[in-house]
Amino acid sequence: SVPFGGLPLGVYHGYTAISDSLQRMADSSKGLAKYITIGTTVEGRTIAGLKIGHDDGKKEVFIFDAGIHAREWATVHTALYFINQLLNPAADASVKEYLDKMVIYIIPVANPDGYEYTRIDETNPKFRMWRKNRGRELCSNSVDGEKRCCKGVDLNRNFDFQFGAIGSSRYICSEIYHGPFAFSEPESIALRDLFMSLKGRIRAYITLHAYSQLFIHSYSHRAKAYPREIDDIRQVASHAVKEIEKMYGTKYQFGTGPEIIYGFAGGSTDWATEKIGVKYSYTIELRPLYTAFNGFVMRPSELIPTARETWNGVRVVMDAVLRE
Ligand code: ING
Ligand code: ZN
Repeated sequence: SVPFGGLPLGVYHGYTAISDSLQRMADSSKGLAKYITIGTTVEGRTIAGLKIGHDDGKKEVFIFDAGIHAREWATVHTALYFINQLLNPAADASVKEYLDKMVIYIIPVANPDGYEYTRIDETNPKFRMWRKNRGRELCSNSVDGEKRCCKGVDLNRNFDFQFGAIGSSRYICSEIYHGPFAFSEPESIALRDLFMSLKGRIRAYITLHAYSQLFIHSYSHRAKAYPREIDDIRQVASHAVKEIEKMYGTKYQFGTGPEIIYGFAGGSTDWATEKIGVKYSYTIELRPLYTAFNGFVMRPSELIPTARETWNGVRVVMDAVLRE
């Protein structure tokens, strides 16, 4: 059975079904959840989400997003699972307390154009393995000196902190093309504006990516650059990865990009730490391990276990916010 107008879990869904269900869940939540839209994509889709919890204008805010990268389907499912946990009082005994004290925003598909593009033909990597948004076609000279035209900006390189410094590309056809300038894309602007509208109240931000089993904290643009409250940030990350492992033995590493995989700049979490002052700002890379074959394609039977263990880790961050 599907509570509150939600979608069945353990299977993949298209963007229209997802946004329709967000609306239904809000409608049947007796005012607990509100359907929100934060912007419009390049192709004209509405970027939808839920605001969960009764807002008095002062409560602490927690923001989740998923699907910034089109092919990372398991992240979208995990965000839908989180919504299900938060709207179903029977699912988790701590949820009542979370919602008494916090307002939680969830944007399950931050890049709907890209997500729908990956669904055009699951068997064709040209579609299924798309990562960027579907930004208007741009042309430039490429590495080989030829003129090349391509579509799409890597939204997780398009944020305005250390833009272009490392781990991104100025070539339009690259998978990690950072865009012509920071916040050049409507999808990254939509997230930026959500954060700006709540500035000063946002205590935590978690963005879901896939894959590598990592719990990444700020900063990732160079080694040994840490935010002021690094001790708390690391302690929460360390506790969270233990809670993830407890459930099915899935082992995560935690640290900055340079510490555990490699440096990158222009991502959403470093920006949220630096420019918005979000203390607990994490990029979670879900299952499987980096060494897996075809890690973006998760068997449906693994979707719920993945979401469950991730929720176990995320609760540690919510508990930390509550305790402070
Ligand atoms: N990874 C993220 C990305 O934007 C990242 C975060 C970057 C992790 C660099 C590690 C190193 O690339 C994925 N999978 O999208
Ligand atoms: Zn990603």
